[in-house]
Formats: sequence, C-alpha cells, structure tokens
Amino acid sequence: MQAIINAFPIEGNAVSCERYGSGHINETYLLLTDAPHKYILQKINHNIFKDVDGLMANVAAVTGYLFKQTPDSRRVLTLVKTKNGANYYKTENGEYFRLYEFVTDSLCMDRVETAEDFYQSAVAFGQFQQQLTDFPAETLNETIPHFHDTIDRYRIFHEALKADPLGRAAGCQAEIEFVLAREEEAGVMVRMMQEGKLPLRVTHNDTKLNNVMLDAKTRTPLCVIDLDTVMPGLAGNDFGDSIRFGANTAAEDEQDLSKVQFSIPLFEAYAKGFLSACGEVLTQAEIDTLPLGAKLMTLECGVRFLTDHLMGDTYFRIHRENHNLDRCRTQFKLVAEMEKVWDQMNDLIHQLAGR
Ligand code: ADP
Ligand code: GN1
Ligand code: MG
Repeated sequence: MQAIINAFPIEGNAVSCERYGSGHINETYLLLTDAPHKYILQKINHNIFKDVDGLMANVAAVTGYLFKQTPDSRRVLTLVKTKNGANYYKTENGEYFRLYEFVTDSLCMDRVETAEDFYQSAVAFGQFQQQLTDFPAETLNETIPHFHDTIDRYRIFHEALKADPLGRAAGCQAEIEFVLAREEEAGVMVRMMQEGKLPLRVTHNDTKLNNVMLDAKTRTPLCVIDLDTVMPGLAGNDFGDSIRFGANTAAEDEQDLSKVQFSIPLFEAYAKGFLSACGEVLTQAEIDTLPLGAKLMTLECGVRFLTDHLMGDTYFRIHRENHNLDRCRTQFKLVAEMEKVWDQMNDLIHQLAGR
C-alpha cells in the first residue's frame, strides 16, 4: 500500500489505511496522516469499469466544472492527482487507484434516519443535476454501456436464466416469475426516451443515500460523491434510484421481508426536496413519470441482483451466501408495495409539482 500512497502528494505521513464504507463496487480505504489530514483512497473496480482512463476523465471534468461554480472541497468531491499530474495511479500488477479529499465533518448514511435528512439528500441530488444542466454532455464517456437500459438488463437476465451456470434458477422461481410478469412495463421509460418523449440530461445514475454527504452539524447538503456513472440519463431514474434505496423502511439486504415496506411519507419527503431543487426545469412528461422511475429503478435493480445471483455473484460484492438473492427480494417486495399505492404516489407528485 505504501508504494501506492507514495504516488500521491499527500500532506504529512500516512499513519493508517483501512477499508471504509459500504459501497458494492469499488474498494474504499480511509487514509489518515499525521498532518493530520484525511483522504479517501479507492481501488477502482476495473472489472466493471473497463475504460479507467475515460472514467477518470469524466470524474476530473465533472468535479472541475462543479469546483468552478463552488470552490470548496467540502462542497465538491475533490480529486487529488498523482505526483505526475495523472487522474489515477496504475500499479505494476494492473490495479488502478485514485485519491479524494475526505469530506470532513460530514454524514454519509446507509439508512434514512429522519425524513428531513432524506429531504436534504434530495435537495443535494436535485442541485447536482441542476448544476450540470449546461455541462457538455457529448464530452462524457459512457463508463458502463446501457447502464439504465432496462430493456437490455432484461436481455442479460434472460441470458443468465438460460445459462443458469450454477443451477440456482430452481431456487428462485418466484422471483423469476416476478421479473417475467413485468417485462413489458420495464421498458416504458427507455422507449419514451427513444421516441424523444423524455429528454436526456447529465445525471448521476447511482443516487443512493450513501452517495451523498450532509454537513454533520446542520444536516444540510455538502456534496454528491461516487461520480463513476455520471452520464447522459433520465431525471426520473435519478429520482427513482433514491426512492428505491431510501423509501424502504429496512435495509437493502434485509432478510425479514415483513420489515421491508415502502414508506409514503419518505417518498413524499424526497419528492419535495427533489422538486424544490430541480422541479422547474422538468418537462411535464418527466414529472408524470417520476413514480414510474421509482418503480422501474427498483425493478431493474432487483433484476440486476437476481442476474448476479444466477451468474455466481461476479458484479456486486457479497458478504454472505445468497446475499444478492436477499437483495433482489427486498427490491421486489418494494415494487409490489408501490403497485398497491400507485395512485397515491402519482397524485402526490402532481400535487407537489403543482402540475
Ligand atoms: P462505491 O462505488 O463502491 O459505492 P463510493 O465512491 O460510493 O464507492 O465510496 C464508498 C463509500 O466511501 C461512500 O459511501 C462513503 O461512505 C465513503 N466515501 C467515498 N468518498 C468519500 C469522500 N470523499 N469523503 C468521505 N467519505 C467518502
Ligand atoms: C451499486 O457503487 P454503489 O454501491 O454506490 C451500483 C448501483 C446499484 C447499487 C445497489 C456502478 O452502487 O447501480 O443501484 O449498487 N453501482 C454500479 O445498491 O453498478
Ligand atoms: Mg457508492
């Protein structure tokens, strides 16, 4: 690890470097120095992000663009370049590392604690989208092709089901049926986008609560992190992915499904925050499809977890047997719950948006 740390111009001497956070994709370390100064060191998941150069060019461009608007390293994720001025460091064995300033005196939550915090996270993601309105989208590299192409996610699911390399399909028939029963609806937003009925914007695409930092004292937004998937996308997907994670009354991997409920008050709190931060720029079709974004992001994520379970857990990091199956079950429980309160969700959005 020392050789990696040495590649970066850190303040002081490293005193510890321990695994940190609960992201499913990258390997994150908290790097402490005797300065004292805190950093976040990350091993980039090169399996998933094939074009690390393109990925890091995006991160540098987006953070640079935001920093011009808000020159404050607590309010914008701040990349620390290597001593050679590169956006990342590649080791001799082909591993990729990057360094960020640690966002100090901040809160990063794995679970919603209060509706007010969830509201504030919505303001953060809404503002993020708003700040990037004029960012030149054509300069962004597509870091994961077809990331929220739900139709393509279904195609990959069908392939996994057919191959069933570990014989796991027999153990998740109910979940498979759940997926198949919703295939037609799953493609609605992608088709609307293709037909020009929903605009492409520069979006975050991974808006879960632990990808936003709030100020520890005021519990108001500091910055949005995890910028690996900032790409052209749908506003409704950013809205929806936050709802998927945060309006769940239980953890994403809760095994007791009776604890997993879709919370309308949390949905409402998030919707208020999101609409207050970026509602005015949204088209009527975008407003109309916010509930659908929530449902389809939850369905898509469940499909991705199930696909990974069938394929032997090669994408999302797991910590126990059947972890991805447990995750998929919570997502489908949430989808089923949303279906029960569908009209209420839609009425609420129109009421809050005033149109
Ligand atoms: P992943 O793609 O694996 O989710 P993230 O970039 O989201 O990786 O980082 C994982 C976790 O590390 C975050 O959820 C957060 O808790 C923490 N983290 C990441 N970057 C920072 C930062 N700059 N300051 C403080 N904490 C951070
Ligand atoms: C991953 O990287 P992380 O843990 O913030 C995933 C998201 C999923 C999420 C499910 C690049 O997010 O798309 O919605 O897990 N990120 C990537 O928790 O695939
Ligand atoms: Mg993350």
